[in-house]
Amino acid sequence: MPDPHSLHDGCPQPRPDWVPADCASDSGFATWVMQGVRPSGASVVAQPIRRRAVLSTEDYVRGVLARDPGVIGRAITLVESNAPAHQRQAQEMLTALMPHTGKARRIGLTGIPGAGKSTFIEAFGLQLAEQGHRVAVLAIDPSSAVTGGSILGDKVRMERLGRHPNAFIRPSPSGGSLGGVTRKTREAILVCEAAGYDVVLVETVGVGQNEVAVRAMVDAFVVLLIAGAGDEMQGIKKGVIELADLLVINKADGENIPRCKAALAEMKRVLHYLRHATEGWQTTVQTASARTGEGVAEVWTTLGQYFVTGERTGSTARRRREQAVAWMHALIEESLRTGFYGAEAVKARRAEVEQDVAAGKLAPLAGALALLAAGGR
Ligand SMILES: Nc1nc2c(ncn2[C@@H]2O[C@H](COP(=O)(O)OP(=O)(O)OP(=O)(O)O)[C@@H](O)[C@H]2O)c(=O)[nH]1
Ligand SMILES: [Mg+2]
Repeated sequence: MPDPHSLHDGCPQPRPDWVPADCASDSGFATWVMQGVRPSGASVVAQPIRRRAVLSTEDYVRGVLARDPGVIGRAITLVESNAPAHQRQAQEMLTALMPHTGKARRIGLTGIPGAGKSTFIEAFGLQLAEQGHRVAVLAIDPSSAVTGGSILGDKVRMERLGRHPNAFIRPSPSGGSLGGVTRKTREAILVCEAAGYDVVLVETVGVGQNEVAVRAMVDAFVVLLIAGAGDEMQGIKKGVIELADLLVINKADGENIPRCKAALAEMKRVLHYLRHATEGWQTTVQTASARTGEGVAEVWTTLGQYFVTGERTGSTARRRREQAVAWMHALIEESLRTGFYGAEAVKARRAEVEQDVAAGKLAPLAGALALLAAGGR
């Protein structure tokens, strides 16, 4: 135990006013009034907001702009909520955050299951975080509720990135349609940008429509491929390659290197015949190993060239304008659809009209007109 007297640097001790007047000496009482401790820094550190149960819209906005990781996570939870009250608050928050958004490089990344997306993002993200970039990783995977296993795997594969102070990782919002997940991720991008993340990576499993949805919300799109297994052409049939600005043949390490080199040559040849995703940019292909880190820095170099080109030609800004307008229309359509099918009169007649159309008793157009009329249109 330190001697409490010594803590006073030899200054005369204040005598508490509750000390009995007949107490003769200063050492006759056991409690000392200690001097308050002032913070040494010039700025006073604000109380963390995150512990509070309910945050006001202002709390959210302040916390996100102050880059408080707890509040950023909760702000994304807010935009992911389906509760009408939360959605209203989320829109208020986003409106306030809007002036602080738009400054990040938005990069989409896809690849078939097992292509190495998580491992690649860990390696790539760590390199950027080490260079001082602030990296946010968001995932789009409408089926993630079903494939819970891969989320568990991601926790391990992106463990180091997840712990890096410059990184923020958010798994896919669970459940819901692709449309719903898409909206939530778009809004999460805005939250991350307002929180000062300058690189936002949106990851998706290349299994169908997800890639198109991600392409529609990012500036640059990277497709991770793997060589071997006689499947160099993966994704070409589905048109995924045509969405890409950069193809990366991953797992170019060890015995796999010759196969990757062959795939590289093949893909370069194929790219001559394909439509490019971005005006003024020739889609490129390169090899990398997420495991050894070889070629990972070069992916960032290529993306740097891509963004310089995008600024010179105006293609990035143009794409963002088009994306914003398309998103607005998508929101209108979604709202009209849910409003229409949610109307009581439509719900009451729907099954009967569907049956009649299915049975050929009613032409589809007549059925549509009947339901539209029921819905007041
Ligand atoms: N040799 C080698 N193996 C790799 C490399 N990158 C990933 N892997 C391995 O490939 C397997 C799948 O990697 P993940 O990063 O989980 O792949 P993913 O694309 O995220 O997979 P899903 O999340 O299931 O879609 C793991 O066993 C990795 O260790 C690489 O560059 N080289
Ligand atoms: Mg993964």
